[in-house]
Amino acid sequence: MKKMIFAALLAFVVLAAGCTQPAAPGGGQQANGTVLQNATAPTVASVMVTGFSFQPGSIMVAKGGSVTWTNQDPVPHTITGADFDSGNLDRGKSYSHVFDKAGTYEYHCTIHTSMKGTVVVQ
Ligand SMILES: [Cu+2]
Repeated sequence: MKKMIFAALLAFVVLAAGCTQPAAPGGGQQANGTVLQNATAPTVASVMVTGFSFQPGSIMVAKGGSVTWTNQDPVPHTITGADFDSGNLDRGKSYSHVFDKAGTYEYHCTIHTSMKGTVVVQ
């Protein structure tokens, strides 16, 4: 009897291991953040500004929640969206913004315009 339970457990472990997500095909594009499902969005989220990029480039936060960006680069960056702007954010400095309405918010750095990010508010 014990052997059967062990076998069942083993089968479960093997099945569970088989379910780990494979690498996203096609370069891991996230369909513009539109299909992020109903996962519970956190009320607080953070983005690192590092290596002239926003990490992660797309982040989810609950309606009324805040996102905090921290600049880890040795040069200033800005966090600039349609209705929010950090101004020049020096190394080590943080900027937070509260998102009161659901939607997808694109933002960028005005100094380095190739730096772009997205906040998805649920
Ligand atoms: Cu920048």
